[in-house]
Amino acid sequence: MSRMSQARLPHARAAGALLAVLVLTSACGPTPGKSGGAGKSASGSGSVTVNVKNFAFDPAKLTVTKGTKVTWKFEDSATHSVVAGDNSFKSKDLKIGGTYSFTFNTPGTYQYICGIHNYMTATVTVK
Ligand SMILES: [Cu+2]
Repeated sequence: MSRMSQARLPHARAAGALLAVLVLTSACGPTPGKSGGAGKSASGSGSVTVNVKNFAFDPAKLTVTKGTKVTWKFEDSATHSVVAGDNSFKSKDLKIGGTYSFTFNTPGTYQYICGIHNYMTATVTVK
């Protein structure tokens, strides 16, 4: 019995040490200018890519200038699609390796979903 608890102790300590390292690392905080837009929203012009992965659009909130071509890159093993709420753009069902592009020429806010998983929602705002 006591052998078991002794065997567990070093493991628990190692996990605690690892946690401390992780906390220390994140305590350093984000480096300004190095973020690269890994958050939930992004903006851009010319040509912008939205990744479709893990049953989500990334970025889910995208702001572009008019005339921007947005390309959705399908990187999920599951099949997804891009369907605008107002049907102004619509892809076919695509899976990993597939791409779909649409050029936004009219300012406005475009909500879209995955035609297969309607809980996958995102927006493109065109300025
Ligand atoms: Cu989907």
